[in-house]
Amino acid sequence: MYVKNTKEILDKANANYYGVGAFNINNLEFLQAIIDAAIEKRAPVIVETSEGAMFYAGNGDFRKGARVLAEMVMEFAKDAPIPVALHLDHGHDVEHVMAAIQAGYSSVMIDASAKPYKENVKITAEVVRIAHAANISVEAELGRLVGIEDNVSVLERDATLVDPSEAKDFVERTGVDFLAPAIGTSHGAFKFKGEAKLDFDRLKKVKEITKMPLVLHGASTVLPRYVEKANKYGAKIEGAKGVPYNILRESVKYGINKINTDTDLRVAFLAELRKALYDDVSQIDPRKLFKPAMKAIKEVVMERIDVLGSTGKY
Ligand code: TD4
Ligand code: CA
Ligand code: ZN
Repeated sequence: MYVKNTKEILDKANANYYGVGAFNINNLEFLQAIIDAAIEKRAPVIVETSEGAMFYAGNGDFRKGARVLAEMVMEFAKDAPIPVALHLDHGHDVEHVMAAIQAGYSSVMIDASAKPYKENVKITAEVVRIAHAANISVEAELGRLVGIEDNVSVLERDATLVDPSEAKDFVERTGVDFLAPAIGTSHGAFKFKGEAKLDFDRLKKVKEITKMPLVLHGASTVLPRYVEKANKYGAKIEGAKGVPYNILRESVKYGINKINTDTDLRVAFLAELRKALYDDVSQIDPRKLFKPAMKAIKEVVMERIDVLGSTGKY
């Protein structure tokens, strides 16, 4: 079923200490694979779209894109026996956030985390006022998404990662429903130069202070088996590194409830698409080439649902 407000899914996850996967889509193929996986795992799932996805789906018109994506998600959620929510990921522009709200999204993220703290508070509070009037929930981010490198100084860390002492003030002033604390992850396939490592002390403090559902961005594991397969069939991806499963499990244990994944789906899709193109050079039907790529996404999503602990929590 389509969930009108993402809060329903995440409050339950928060109360019962498990994580829910939030997976990015831009098109029909990724959506179908994600929903199939969640149904098979009997798990709640959050589908999310970036601002870029709205422009892509609308062929340059983000309002149209928001409507196209929302229609598509609602149509597949309608007869799925699991809760499916639709979330706007990293809304930087209030116009884009408004388009998502008007299209019927279940929640929005307003990401003013690159702005000075006071401005982040002001913009976030304004979005919360509008979103709550429409009965949907809001995610915001504190700190910036950068990998922790072992040699980074304490001063540098303080400048980029979440400041837990800000969290209470931020939540009170803005009324946000979910918080994404920056604890050392980053977007993409190259998250760590050395060993993967997150700042769990900051995470524990933020959870203790806010007690609200928390979000982990840049959570892709960057599975070596798919990177290797992509490279075998012509890709050149070197030095890729993500967040291993044991660190994801630990993050959930310390209070993360929403886990954002895009890169893992992209890599799995492309590895299998490359293989299909190589294996079947006379194939001219894209649907046949997409099939194994969609199956790879489904497998990745199912595996992550198990890791996060939301299997059977529908
Ligand atoms: O928020 N995300 C997903 C970011 C999606 C970016 O989309 P555009 O290219 O359209 O801007 C995450 O936190 C997931 O991060 P990861 O890279 O680890 O999957
Ligand atoms: Ca940010
Ligand atoms: Zn993110």
